[in-house]
Amino acid sequence: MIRGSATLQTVTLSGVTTTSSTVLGGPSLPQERRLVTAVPGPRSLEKLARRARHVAAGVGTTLPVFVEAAGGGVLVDADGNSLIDLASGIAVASVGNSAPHVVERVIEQTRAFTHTCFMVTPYDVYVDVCEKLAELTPGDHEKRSALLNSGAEAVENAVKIARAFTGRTAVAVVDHAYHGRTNLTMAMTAKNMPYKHSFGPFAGEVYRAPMSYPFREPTEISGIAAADRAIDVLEKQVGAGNLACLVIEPILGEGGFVVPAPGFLPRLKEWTEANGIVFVADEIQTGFCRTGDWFASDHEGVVPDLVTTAKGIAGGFPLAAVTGRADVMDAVHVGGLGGTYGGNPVACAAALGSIETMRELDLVGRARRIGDLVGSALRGIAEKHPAVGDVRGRGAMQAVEIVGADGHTPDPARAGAVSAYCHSQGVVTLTCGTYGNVLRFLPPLVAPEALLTEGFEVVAAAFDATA
Ligand code: PLZ
Repeated sequence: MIRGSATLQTVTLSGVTTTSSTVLGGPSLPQERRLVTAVPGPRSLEKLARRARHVAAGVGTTLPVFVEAAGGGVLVDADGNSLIDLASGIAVASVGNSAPHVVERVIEQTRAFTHTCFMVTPYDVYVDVCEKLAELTPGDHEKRSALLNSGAEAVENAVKIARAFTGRTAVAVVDHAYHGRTNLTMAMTAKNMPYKHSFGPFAGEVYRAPMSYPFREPTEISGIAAADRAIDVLEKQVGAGNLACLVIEPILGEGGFVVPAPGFLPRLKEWTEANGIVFVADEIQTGFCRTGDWFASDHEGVVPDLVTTAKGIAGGFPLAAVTGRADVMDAVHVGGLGGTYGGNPVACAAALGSIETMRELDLVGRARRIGDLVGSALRGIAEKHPAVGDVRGRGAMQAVEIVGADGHTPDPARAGAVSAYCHSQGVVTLTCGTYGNVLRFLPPLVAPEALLTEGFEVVAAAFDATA
């Protein structure tokens, strides 16, 4: 079979022979941008019509091409277009789609067994993942982990654990935060549209403090002063003694790739420590090499009490975790944490394959290199286009904030137009931000440099074309 091209494959399963159109993905797919139709092409459009008949309208689509194979830095669609992936399925496919170690371990695990429920009869791969999490997350203290299915579920469990440990109920979050779409995590998420609108009432006891957002501060303010501003709000409006935890993304994800001023996170950590508040780093988007460290907290030497992870952990399989201080994690009564599928053996095997890939290919180093490459491409665009108000990010998590002629007013229409141009030219880009005016870039960490260079040439052309 030719990899990367559509072929007819004959499969015999249980005596039944079927012929299907199959495309194999993985890193051996040709690493090229190749457009053979408009984007979306006729086949994707047909499938889109079928989607509309069967899939709930509330489930959105950023780029309506149907993917048939992916690997390295490309997605191949139903029309045979090969698109440059600058999204990684929202920071998930960091090791690339169908990464060989992930595929091997998943096949091996699937052949052995697919589910027992860890709470019924345990198995090694779950414990292996917890052992790796203890090794890789910040701090060398004794740790424990619990495995879940999704990022939101991990955040919910971190709150449960912090409440059980402290005997307190209040939860502090920051402006522009994103923590998920379940009832508690919607309450913790800042942005109304599309995440919260019409879905209330929300969980109580969630309090929001101001974030350090250097580009949007009315006057320059240091990280420490911004932390003190947040602390003041929490002390006056909630009371430190009522807070079970502070949950914060070290770099905001959906909220706009906001990198807090240096000193902000360490100061908050110091304050939580002094007041018996559990510091929870939500590293669901920033974790697992994305920012050029294993975890974004590492950058400023912050050691969280608890860390939530998901996304990049398992090469595309649904797995999430809460990892942290043994005394905090073990404060919960036996049977208080769990779920039918949490730490599913196939997802755990995928995580072990992903971590193996990250180490073998030094994806921490690759993320830093991508940060240099993407950062300089974006600064080049900013020099030419005043609409780029800010270039920010760390490692392979980079963004530009798009503004109007005053250099300040958010311009979501321009951000959308740039993104739409990229899509039409076969480059998968995402927007984000409270104002919807941030273009964010999250390429797979295994994407070849030449492909990324070409991707950002298209992004530059998109700014020219929409000026
Ligand atoms: N915490 C920091 O980034 C997920 C959301 C996409 P789940 N971000 C992508 C969308 O529109 O639903 C995320 C995150 C941070 C928590 C979550 C939630 O993770 O796995 O989507 O539940």
